[in-house]
Amino acid sequence: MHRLFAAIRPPAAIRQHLLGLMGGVPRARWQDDDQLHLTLRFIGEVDRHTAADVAAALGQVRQQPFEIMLSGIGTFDRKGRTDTLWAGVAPHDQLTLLHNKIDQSLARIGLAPETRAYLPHLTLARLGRDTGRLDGFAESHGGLSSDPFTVTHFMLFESTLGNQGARYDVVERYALTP
Ligand code: 2AM
Repeated sequence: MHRLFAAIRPPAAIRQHLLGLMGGVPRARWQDDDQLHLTLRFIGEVDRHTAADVAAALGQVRQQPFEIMLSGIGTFDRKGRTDTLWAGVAPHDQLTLLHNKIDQSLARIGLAPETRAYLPHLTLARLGRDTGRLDGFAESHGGLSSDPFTVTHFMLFESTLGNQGARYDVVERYALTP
């Protein structure tokens, strides 16, 4: 089986900016450079044939390049605890449009539509029960922002879960064209 998702890779300068923020939260598992991405649509586990269909379906998505920037930080609370620390991005409209187009292209090959609300974010760290408090980090970086950057591509990634966290490999790259 293949665990897939569609995502954007921020440019190197933006990734450097994010890597530079990381620290100050005891026992947080910070993402490394290779792991930094902005998910457009989580697809999940599919077989080899469906994976090929997904790769082809994403090639049908048409959208113009657009600009976004980093904006703020946030957390996800799942199963009663805070498990993800992320950087926000703004604005959301073109990202949501692209998410919806991807969702529709996947519906055409028979994948169930996304039921969860799409909340664009870049995961910075995974947090465990023993992770220290985020207050200091929030105070220093709550007002996070970056220069705008242009999204010119999105990618299909395969995720492999391992002891050192997830490894994300690019399966295919798709250009956004004017
Ligand atoms: P996260 O960073 O907030 O956990 C690969 O797993 C990517 O898909 C991650 O960026 C993850 O978001 C995202 N994702 C979205 N929905 C998911 C789900 N139901 N299970 C796992 N990852 C999901």
